[in-house]
Amino acid sequence: MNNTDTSAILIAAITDLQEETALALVRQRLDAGDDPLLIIEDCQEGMRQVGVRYERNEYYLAGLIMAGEIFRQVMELLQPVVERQVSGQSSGRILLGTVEGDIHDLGKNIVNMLLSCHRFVVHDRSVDVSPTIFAEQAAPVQPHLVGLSGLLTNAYDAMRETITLLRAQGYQGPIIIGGGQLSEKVCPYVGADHWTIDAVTGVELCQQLISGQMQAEPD
Ligand code: B12
Repeated sequence: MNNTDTSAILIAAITDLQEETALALVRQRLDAGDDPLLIIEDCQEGMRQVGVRYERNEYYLAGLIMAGEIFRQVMELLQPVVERQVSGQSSGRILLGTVEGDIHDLGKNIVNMLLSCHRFVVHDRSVDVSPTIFAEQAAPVQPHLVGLSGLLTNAYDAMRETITLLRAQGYQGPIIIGGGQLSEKVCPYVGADHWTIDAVTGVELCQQLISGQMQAEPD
């Protein structure tokens, strides 16, 4: 089987909520030395397809829950492999969380894992994090960057409130928002500096944005 085939089969297995097949394929690809980031990309596409089926009423809430559970197990398989690839110097502190009203955390957890592998110190405040908690955390953590995750359209107002409060309380560093449903329109609406729908681009952005700050910091 070539790479395109295994990729398509994994996407289909996730889309069809075929737990055993999906996990077996992930194990197989890891054993063959495949890049875990490519496996994540395929799983993310499968999750997007699950969302499409939910929108078409072909799946109900149980389908989303099942997909979430499959993805969580995939991440358990991938995590040790990704964590072996730790690289770089200490890269700075990041305050991260899923905003108020939103409990989607699979994407945020991938971002956390990849950032940690690039030696960022990640202060992850979990899900459904209120604007007040984010703002309160900024003082003790002194983050070089704040990352907000959110997948629900309803979460955009929470992002906006969080950013307004962080800025009002004096946080001046970069703020990145992430989540598969975002578009270029959301970024100015919520007042963020950057946005992304994939973790790898997110980590690259964090590296670029923080390296300037680290160079400017006194030893
Ligand atoms: C799995 C899932 C769930 C699971 C979540 C499990 C979990 N622990 O996270 C459960 C069952 C809990 C769930 C619940 C709901 N869900 Co849901 N869910 C999904 C689904 C199918 C997949 C999401 C996912 O995990 N994707 C995989 C990850 C890896 O992708 P990602 O999150 O985008 O993350 C990547 C990037 O965006 C980026 N990233 C993410 N965050 C950040 C942050 C930073 C700082 C950076 C740099 C990058 C970054 O990196 C990640 C890796 O590349 C989506 C479909 C979709 N199209 O997304 C619907 C979806 C998001 N859900 C939806 C809905 C409607 C709901 C419910 C309201 C359903 C209900 N009736 O109750 C509830 C809401 C609960 C709540 N209050 O939050 C809708 C949202 C529609 C909208 N526009 O508002 C979607 C889009 C489905 C659909 N098409 O209708 N859901």
